Amino acid sequence: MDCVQCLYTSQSQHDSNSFLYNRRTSAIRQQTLITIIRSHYEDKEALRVMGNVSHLAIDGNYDGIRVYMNDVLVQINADGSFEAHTRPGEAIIRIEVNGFLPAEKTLQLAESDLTTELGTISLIGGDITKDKQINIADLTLLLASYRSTKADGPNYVLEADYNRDEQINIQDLTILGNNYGKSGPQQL
Ligand SMILES: [Ca+2]
Repeated sequence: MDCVQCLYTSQSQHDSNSFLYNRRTSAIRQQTLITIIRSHYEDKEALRVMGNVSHLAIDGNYDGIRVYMNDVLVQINADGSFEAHTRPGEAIIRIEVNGFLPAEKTLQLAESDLTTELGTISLIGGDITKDKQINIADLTLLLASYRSTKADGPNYVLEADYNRDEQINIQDLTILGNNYGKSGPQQL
C-alpha cells in the first residue's frame, strides 16, 4: 500500500499523535509546576511568634534557656530575642529556664496573624531542682548558697539567682517565698 495517499494518511496520523502527545506532556508539566508552587506556599511557615528572654540570662549566656515552638527548639539571638515560625492553626510555645517553672502558651493563629509579640517573658522563679514544683527541696538548696556571689565560686548556683544579679540574697529568698507551693507548667 505504498501509494502517495497512504503515505500522506500515515504522516497525518503520526502528526496527530505527536500533537496529542506534546499536548498531554505539556499539561502534565503545567500540573506538576502548579503542585510545586502550591506545595511551596502551603509549607512556608509564614507566621512569626516573637519574644525576649534577655533578663533571664547573665552576660548573654543563654545555655540554661530553651524556647520551643511545637517541640522544636528555637534559636535565641545574642540580644535575647527569639523568633519562631509556624503555620496557621494551633501553635504551642514552651519556655524552660533553669531555676524557673516551665511556661507554655497555646496560640490559635489565623493566616492574618503574621506577627505575634509575646514581649519580655516573665516566669515564676523558685524551681531549682527542675521537678516543676517549688517546695522545701528548693528552699534547702537556696539556703545552702545563701549570701554567695557569682565571683565567690562553688556555693553560687545560677538556678537560685532568680533576679540574675549575680548574688543570692534576700531578694531571691523573697521570690522563692512568694512562689512557694506553686507548680508548673504555668501559662504565659
Ligand atoms: Ca539574686
